[in-house]
Amino acid sequence: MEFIVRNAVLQLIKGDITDVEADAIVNAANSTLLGGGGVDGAIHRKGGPKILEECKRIRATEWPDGLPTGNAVITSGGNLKAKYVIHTVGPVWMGGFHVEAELLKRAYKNSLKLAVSKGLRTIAFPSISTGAYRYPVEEASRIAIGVVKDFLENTDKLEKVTFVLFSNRDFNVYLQAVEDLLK
Ligand code: AR6
Repeated sequence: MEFIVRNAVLQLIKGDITDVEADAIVNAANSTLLGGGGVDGAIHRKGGPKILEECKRIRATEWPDGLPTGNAVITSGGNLKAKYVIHTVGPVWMGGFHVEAELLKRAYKNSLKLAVSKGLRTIAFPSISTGAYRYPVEEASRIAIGVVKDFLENTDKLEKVTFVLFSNRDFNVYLQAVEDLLK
């Protein structure tokens, strides 16, 4: 499904983000940047060791104590179709009382800003924090779509933002968020 926001396309697809051709795909990483399960595991498996080497270098040179929640960094895409991977860390859901919403907003916003600062024009996101980190997908989808909508309304530097949802249920939840927030 495709929607227009100002000059850009906001796209929702169901699928595997490691198959997506985009200037950058976003990894729902953890602070170590050293891999994990879910999207993170899939990206490192398919992208190959180059991505992990770059992550280790970023840790050593920029974030020796780990990448703080809400921040984003960029590596090459290794063997993926995507040229780059933007690694961000979403919040762990703790019941909604621990600024999770603000941190999730930051993860999306900092990923978008980083893409623009590198001159990238197409970016694909997974549903950050709604897997292992247990953020309720209804709430997370509204934050995700809201941040992207605001961002696209204020820039003409991005051509396309894609959300890649892994299940029919998540796809439908995101679709509902788009229908509610874009009308
Ligand atoms: N393509 C698209 N979406 C996917 C894929 C895929 N290949 N695989 C899983 N999903 P998660 P989080 C969906 O757990 O909640 C990792 O271990 C999944 O169904 O990947 O931010 C990291 O290292 C869910 O809807 O990320 C961290 O430790 C969504 O992606 C931690 O998990 C996010 O699930 C991060 O947890």
